[in-house]
Parts: sequence; structure tokens; C-alpha cells
Amino acid sequence: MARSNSDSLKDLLKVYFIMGSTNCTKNPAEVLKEAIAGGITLFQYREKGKGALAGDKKYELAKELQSICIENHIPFIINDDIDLAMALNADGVHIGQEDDPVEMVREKIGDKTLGISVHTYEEAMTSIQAGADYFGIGPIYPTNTKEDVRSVQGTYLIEEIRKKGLKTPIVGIGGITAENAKPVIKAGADGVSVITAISHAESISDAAAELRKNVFR
Ligand code: TZP
Ligand code: MG
Repeated sequence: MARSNSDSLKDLLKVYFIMGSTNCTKNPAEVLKEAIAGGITLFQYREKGKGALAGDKKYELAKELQSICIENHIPFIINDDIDLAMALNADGVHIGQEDDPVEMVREKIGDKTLGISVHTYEEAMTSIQAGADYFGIGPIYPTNTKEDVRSVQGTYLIEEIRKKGLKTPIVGIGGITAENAKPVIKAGADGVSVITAISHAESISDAAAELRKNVFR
């Protein structure tokens, strides 16, 4: 998947599932397969936190998850690890403000999709000029999943970006579930990214399907 135009990217971002081994209570490959069966539209491999895999183990899991995505025509994005994304020829990367500068990452990845987490309108503007394709905005709701998480922002920034006329694709993140996803879309996001609402669900496919139902209008 080369860098897609903004409208097709908006469709792909709708039900955006993120996970790594530390987010799963069972085999990550199984978790991903069930999430795909439930209707996720994009997957991000994010290997973080206590006990996170590194080196060959991280590479092997990334490769396995990527092959599941390829078989099912689901775009495969990697969090932070640009070298891994290049080694695997992933569809894209997602970075935060603390990671390498957006221009530098854009230069390295060529026409792969580039997502960036933004927390202010100014960061959004700078990121767009530097070559970002979409924004991750959050935490929308309280979450325990990310260790260095910022304070809860609600949907304020999504609304501000849309009011100011910026059309860039946006996903909300942080504490999102099937029950609270609709206001995120109503605020102007194109999709929702979730970790635990899917990875910790009793039925992963049902959780993904329920989220999908509430995001697609
Ligand atoms: N960035 C902001 S909140 C968050 C990330 C990676 C964690 C989202 O996890 P969950 O389980 O969907 O709240
Ligand atoms: Mg990061």
C-alpha cells in the first residue's frame, strides 16, 4: 500500500486496531486473526511496555503479524521503529512528538503512510507541513494502557482542527470502546484507534464488530 489519498486513508482508519505482545492475553497472531474477522480496517504493531519483545523476537512477531495482514488485505503500520518498517516493507509508520522529526522520518520512508500523534493545533500544522498523512489525537478518555500518557483531552482538539478547516485524516485514541466511540466520530475524527477494547475483550471478533458498527454510519 503506497501513500493513499486522503479519502481512501480516511476509510482505512475507521477501525484501527493497535497491539503488541504485551497487550495480549493470548497468542498475538490469534488475537489479530480474530480482530480481522470482526472487521478491523487497519493494524498497527506497537511493541511497548514491560516485557516488550526486542531484537529477533520482535522482528519475528512483526513478520508473522504482517503476513496475516497481507493475506487479509489489511494495511500494516509499525509504531516508532522505522528500521523495522523498512526491513519488512510495512505499509507505514506511526510516530509521536518524542520520536524522530517528521521530516526525517518522511525522508526515510518515502511514500509509506505516516501517522503522527499531535496534542495541539500548532503540532498538527507543523506535522502536516513536514509530511504527515494522518493524526492520532488523544487520550480522548482515561486509559491505563500507555505508561507515559498525557492528560485526558476529550474531543476538543479534533473539533478545533475541523473548525479551522483542516481536512487531514484523524483517528482518536485512548480509552475508546464501542460504547463511547460515536462522540469521537461526531467531533470530526474519521476513525478510532483502540488497544484494550479489542485485545482484552472476551470475544475479540465481537468487540471489533461492535466497534465497527458504531463507527460506520
Ligand atoms: N496513545 C494515547 S492513549 C494510548 C496511546 C497508545 C493507549 C490506548 O490504549 P487503549 O487501551 O485503547 O486505551
Ligand atoms: Mg512513539
